[in-house]
Amino acid sequence: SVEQKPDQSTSMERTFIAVKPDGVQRGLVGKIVARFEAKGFKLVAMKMISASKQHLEEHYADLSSKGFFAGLVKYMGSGPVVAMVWEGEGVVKTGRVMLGATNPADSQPGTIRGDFCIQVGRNICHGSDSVESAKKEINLWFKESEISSYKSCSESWLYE
Ligand code: IDP
Ligand code: MG
Repeated sequence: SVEQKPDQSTSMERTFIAVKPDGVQRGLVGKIVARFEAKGFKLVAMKMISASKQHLEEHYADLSSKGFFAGLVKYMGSGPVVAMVWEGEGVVKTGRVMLGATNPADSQPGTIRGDFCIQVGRNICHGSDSVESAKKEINLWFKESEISSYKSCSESWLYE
């Protein structure tokens, strides 16, 4: 009989993950990237960028009514960020779990925020909160030509 393989194109997702300026300054880029690599997710895009105020206001448009909005945009523009796109089954939801709760005071130990930061206004990393916002954010931060499509050599050891 012919071996039946699930169509992975349907369950494969992409998420936008960023190391914020404090994460870059504190030398945590490698540790954050390492966690996603070790998990088995596939890095398909990465760049360092000093984002403009306008770009960050668009990125956080949903939060524009919040009292912390101006401070948030200033914080995010206070230095370069490392912007990434990671791919894998369930990577949007699992990526959020790996980052931990928005407020590091509530983030479990073992999560990135739980292990490496203290305050909500300096929580070192960003991750898309849904497949829909991931698409928007990837579009905002990357050109199509900056995203790589390739087969990972470990694919058949990560997915059955
Ligand atoms: P998320 O980053 O976990 O998705 P959001 O609610 O989307 O959390 O908020 C975006 C970012 O805004 C947070 O990661 C954090 O940097 C900042 N932020 C959220 N709430 C507060 C707050 O109460 N004070 C200061 N900054 C905040
Ligand atoms: Mg959010």
